[in-house]
This record gives sequence, C-alpha cells and structure tokens, in this order.
Amino acid sequence: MIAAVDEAAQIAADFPILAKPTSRGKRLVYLDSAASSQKPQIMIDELVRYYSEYNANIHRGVYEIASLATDAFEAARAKVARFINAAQTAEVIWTRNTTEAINLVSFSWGLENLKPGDAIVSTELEHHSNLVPWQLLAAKTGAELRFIEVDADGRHRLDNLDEKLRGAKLVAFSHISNTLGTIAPLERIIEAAHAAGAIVLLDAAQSVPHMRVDVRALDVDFLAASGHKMCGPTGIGFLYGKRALLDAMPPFLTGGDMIREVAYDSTTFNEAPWKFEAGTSNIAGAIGLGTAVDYLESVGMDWIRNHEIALTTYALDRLQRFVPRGLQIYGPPDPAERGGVISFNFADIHPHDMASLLDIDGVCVRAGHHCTMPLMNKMGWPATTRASFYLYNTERDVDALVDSLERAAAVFGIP
Ligand code: C6P
Repeated sequence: MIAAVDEAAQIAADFPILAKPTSRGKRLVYLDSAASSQKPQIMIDELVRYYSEYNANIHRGVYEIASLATDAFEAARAKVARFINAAQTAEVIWTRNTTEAINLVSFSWGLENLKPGDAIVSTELEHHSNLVPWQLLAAKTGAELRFIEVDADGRHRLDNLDEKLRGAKLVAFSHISNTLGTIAPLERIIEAAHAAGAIVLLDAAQSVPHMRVDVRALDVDFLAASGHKMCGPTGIGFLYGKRALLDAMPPFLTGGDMIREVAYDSTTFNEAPWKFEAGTSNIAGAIGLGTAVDYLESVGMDWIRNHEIALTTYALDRLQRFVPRGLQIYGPPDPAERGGVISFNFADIHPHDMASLLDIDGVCVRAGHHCTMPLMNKMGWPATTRASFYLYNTERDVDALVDSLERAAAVFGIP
C-alpha cells in the first residue's frame, strides 16, 4: 500500500502538464523524471513573474527592478544552501547543470591539484558526465583513473576499497545510479576516501531531488545537482564546494561579473561564489529553482523519499507477473537500497520498440544506454527500458505501466 496515496494525487494536481491529455487522448503517465522532472505551477508562475514584473540584469543596476532581481537571485542561492545544509550561502555556485558543475571541479580544482602518480577514483556505474571529465583530467595531468566495481545487481563492491583508494586525490561518484537506482554506500566510501587523503565529489543529480541530502552530515567536499530534475527550470544547476577549497581554486570561466579589478595587463578576481560565475547568469532559472526548493520543502523530502520507496515496492511487486514470461529487472532487489528507478528488458522486445509502444498508451519512459555506456557494456545489455518515479506519481501510474506492458506482450505474441 502506498502511504498517503491521496496526497500524491493532490500533488499531481500542482503540475499542469499532467492534466493535459496526449494527442491520442490518453492520460499522460510521466515515468521519466530521472531524465527531467515536471514543473509545478507555482514555479512556472515565478518565472512569468520575474520576466513580467522585475526582469533586469543583476549585480549591476541601481534602479529598483535591478535590485529586486539581484535580491531574488541571491535569495534563491540561500534557499539552495539551506536545502543541502551548506555552512555558508557562498558555498553554492550556480552552473547550467550537474555536468557543468563537475567540469568546473575538473578544470579548476583538478588541473591545479593533480600530477602523475595521483589517482582519481570513480565507480563502474557513473553517468558520462561523471566519467568523461575525469578521463580528460587524467590524460592532461598524468593521473590514473580507477573504478570501484559493481556486482551483477549493480551494488558497489567494497572488498578492495582501500587498495583502490591508494594514492587517490579525488573520489567522484554518484549518490544514486540513474540507470540501476543503486544507492551508493556513501558513508563507507566517503570515510575511506578522506582517510586516504582524497577529497570527495558527489554526483547528486538523482538524489538531491528525491531525498534529504545534508552536505555537512555527509562531509562531502563537492556536490553537483541539476535544477531541471528537481521541479526547477532547465539551464540551472549548482555546485556545492567547501569554502576553503573554493577560495583556493582559480576561476573556471572568465569575463564579466567574476572580477574585482581589471587593468589592461592584469585582473583580480571576485570571491566565491561569484568568482565562478562569469557573464550574465541564468537569473530566471536560479529564481525558479529557489521556488522549486520551496515547493519540495513544503511537501517534505522525507515524504518524497518514503513515497518513492512505497511506489517502487508496489511497482516491483506488480512487475513480478512478467518475470516468468521473460522480464528481467535490473538493480538491487531491495527497494530501500534503490531510488525510484526501474530498468528492465522484456524478452526480446527492443527497449526502443517498448518505449514507443508504451508511448501509444501515454506512458513516458526512457530507453537506451542512459548515458552509462561502459556500465551497459559491462553488464552485456545493449539498452534497457527505464521507468522512474517522482512525488507526483501514483499507484495508478504503475498500473498504467503494467497494463501497457501487457499490451506490448500481446503485440509481440508473448503468452
Ligand atoms: N541523467 C537521465 O536520463 P545534466 O544533464 O547535467 O542535468 O545531468 C547529468 C547527469 C549526471 N549524473 C547523473 C547521475 C545523471 O542522472 C545525469 C542526468 C539523465 O538519466 C539525462 S542523461
């Protein structure tokens, strides 16, 4: 049974897109929030309010609407800082997304601090955004890139962790896998990384939207997340970094707004966080993300996490009926060990065909490699179909998925 099922249906009413039927007249069953979440009306309204009532550039104008825009932009930063329990608002840097936040660390911290003989440690289930930057950094600095392995269920293998961490300067891994839903054993990895003398970057793209994440309790050094996966707009994300690290890092991009003094032959830089925010920022995006954070807090992050565990439990249970007919479900079997993400393959139906068939019924899922090609190759899956849940999904959405899978089975003659 889903806890507070009526509450989830009420929450769905906050998201206007969910009330709009598909072009085939079906109810929209949105099961692709791991790719990008839907947006509540209150967040959309705030974007419209900014553009229609106080649109102006920030940190520059002295007139009233410029001050309003600057205040709202900086207030949104404070909301995000409080949301992740950062010690200081200045520890939150606006970026375009998780990908840019990770690249910022790679180019700014990484190029300054790594040398041949050092190691960067990641895991085998990372999104390309938390892999390719480290490949480039390793190539540029001569550092070695190593991976914590995962087992057949996508769980981290920690038996040789200390050996993996020997010489490590940076450990960069995802809190929740976007492909398998695996929740990483955070405490073990973070403690061992620090003991080995490494700093830790947490890719929290799939966790910050779905559960309480406390950067100080976890003692992570950097954390990256995307606004569009947490009810906010696209084009805005953030990097959290411990102040001492940020103060010691050189700028990433350079130009306007990140400077203190500029002469023809030299420049001094602003302090963090502005040192890392060159040019005009995504002002509306940041303000919208602040409103999204307010909205998530009004629902409650613990409620969201519990709701997703209940929904995942229900979905895994209902999907069991297909297992004797060739359904394979990937990731850790225990719903408490995973986020609200279920990847699967059904007999020999190609995931892209599956996603297209589900789409006919209004069910939106993702199919493909989910930007984790090395993991797919390791597991021997060319692709998977992935359903992912969020606060607005209900048992009814899971039932729609199950009914649509039945129709897909019939189309493919699976008895
Ligand atoms: N995963 C998915 O469908 P960006 O694109 O920068 O907002 O997020 C990148 C990213 C980084 N790490 C993890 C764990 C992620 O899941 C993602 C985005 C989406 O799984 C789009 S590929």
